[in-house]
Amino acid sequence: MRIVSLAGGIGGARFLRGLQAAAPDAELTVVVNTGDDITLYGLRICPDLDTVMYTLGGGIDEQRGWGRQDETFHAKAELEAYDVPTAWFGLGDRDLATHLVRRQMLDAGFPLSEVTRALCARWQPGAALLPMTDDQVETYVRVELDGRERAIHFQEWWVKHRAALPARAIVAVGAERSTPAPGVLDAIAAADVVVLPPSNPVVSIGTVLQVPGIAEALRAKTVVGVSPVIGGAPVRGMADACLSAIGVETNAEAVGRHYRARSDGGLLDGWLVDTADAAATVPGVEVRAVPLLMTDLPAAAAMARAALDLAGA
Ligand code: FO1
Repeated sequence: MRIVSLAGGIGGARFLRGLQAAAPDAELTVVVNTGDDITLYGLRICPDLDTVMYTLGGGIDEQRGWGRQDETFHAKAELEAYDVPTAWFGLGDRDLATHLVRRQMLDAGFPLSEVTRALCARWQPGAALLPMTDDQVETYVRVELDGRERAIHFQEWWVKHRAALPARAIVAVGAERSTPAPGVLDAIAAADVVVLPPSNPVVSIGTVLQVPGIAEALRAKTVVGVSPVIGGAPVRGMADACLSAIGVETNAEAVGRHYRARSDGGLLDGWLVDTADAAATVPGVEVRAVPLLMTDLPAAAAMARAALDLAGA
């Protein structure tokens, strides 16, 4: 069975580990959000690609959900000692090697999709990781800071300000001019099922859907989504801060309806919600309620199995 998943950071990566456990013989392709990417110190940092790669490749720090296990932050401490303004970003010493390799390959002219393939040769994630596009797309957030309106990089909003500054708008700069990375549309066309993991519906999956051609390609497929919100609260991260920025209520029904509305109603066929949200309805979409708290791998595998069963239905 060929499965395609659109994914972002921590929640998405953890769900994908469950999906691999639930369908070990499936051929999995993950189309990963690159809107969170940031250039710092001349390095190109791709948080969602690296989180999926490390999580599926066995190198992730389980407690943080991002970055490497057994990590140290000496370089970060040194940057802080120099009062470098971007020292707030948690650049791990082991993680640094990934960014150095990526920088070297990008400078040599390799597209991000080739760089990702090379990095995955080491990590063996057991899935094909594709950036949503090889073009530069970066998410900026319009906030009020120091008494004036400014657009700051998503990472500054998310990491430095913990998404505490109300987002006036969230813009994936460059998305409208981007094209899907090589292999993305082919993988979607060949897929038996497309699964949207419980990633951030705005800045992760929402951004992938903004790459022209991707949402349209999904209309022809069976697509099942997993709600990232349980009982009116996001399971982790700060999806509520993002959802309120686009005027979507933070509940499973509203997020499901938001996805369905994408590409004028043709996106979603099935919507998996937690038992707490069993009353949710999404017009034209089959809603099923199962426990969605991804406490461990067996729980993630059970959720993934439920998503595949729903797709089969
Ligand atoms: N998240 C944080 O909350 N604090 C950090 O300092 C941080 C550093 C970081 C470094 C590399 C990386 O791949 C991810 C990192 N993240 C950090 C996570 C990242 O900001 C978000 O998880 C994604 O961008 C949202 O999906």
